[in-house]
Amino acid sequence: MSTTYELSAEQKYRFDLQGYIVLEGHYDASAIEELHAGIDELQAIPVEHEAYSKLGVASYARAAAMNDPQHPVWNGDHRIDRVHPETGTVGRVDHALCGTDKFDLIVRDPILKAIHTTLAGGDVFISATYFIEKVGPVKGGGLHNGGFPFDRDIYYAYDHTNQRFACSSTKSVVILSDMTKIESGPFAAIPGSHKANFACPFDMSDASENPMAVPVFAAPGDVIIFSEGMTHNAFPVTDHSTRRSVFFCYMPAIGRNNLPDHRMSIYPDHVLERLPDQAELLTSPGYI
Ligand SMILES: O=C(O)CCC(=O)C(=O)O
Repeated sequence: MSTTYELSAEQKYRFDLQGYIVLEGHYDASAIEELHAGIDELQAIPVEHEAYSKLGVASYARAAAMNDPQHPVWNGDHRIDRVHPETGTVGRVDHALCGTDKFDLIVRDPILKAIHTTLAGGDVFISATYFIEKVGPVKGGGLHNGGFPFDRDIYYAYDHTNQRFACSSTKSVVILSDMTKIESGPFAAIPGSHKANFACPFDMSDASENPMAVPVFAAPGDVIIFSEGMTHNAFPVTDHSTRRSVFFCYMPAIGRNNLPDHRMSIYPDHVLERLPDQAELLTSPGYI
């Protein structure tokens, strides 16, 4: 396992206990500008099945839309929280790396790579890349995940024998808008819920109605790193702000990392050709 950045004792304690940490001011103004430009680029791709399939980007409706050229999203029928109320641009595009090179700075970020490698307890690959844009006022979205019921693909774990984290899925949320106030719909978390042994008995449809959910206030350039096993989503945006963030998910690169011929990519060739030096983050063993 190669790491260039060591989590501090405080960060490890917080992540273990809460299920998330915040890297304050991780990205500077020029990186924030580049990431905004990436979202603009993704939003400029015609929301057409053919255009998306050719590039390799995916609709927020994922397989349901990508497998069905007649799916309503291709005719402009979008979820209220996934479309700009005035311009009609989409508020989320998945497999974002296939539609812009402006998120490459996150792929190439050695600190995020080291942190997610540490949290997985071994090498990782990037399993999801997308942005979310919400234009207020708009709902927060349903709280999801948690320690119970156990999900074998999305869990938090610590390996006591080897004294290392062993999480199956961790995410970086790169904050691009001011989410330092409750009105602007900050990320929502139920701290500690990645270790829950019970289903949450409170309202999961709206963080503002759930007494266990807390806002994770963050400013542009901050990165929230969380276990996908922690119950999360966002608080409603109650003002008229536009809220943007970029999500990268990292999962253990299963199998032996010294078998490069076994590694395959979930990304099309044009992404691998653009990022040849980052192939290990973009490929995963197809079989061992
Ligand atoms: O919009 C947010 O901040 C949270 C979104 C979320 O819960 C997710 O992408 O899993």
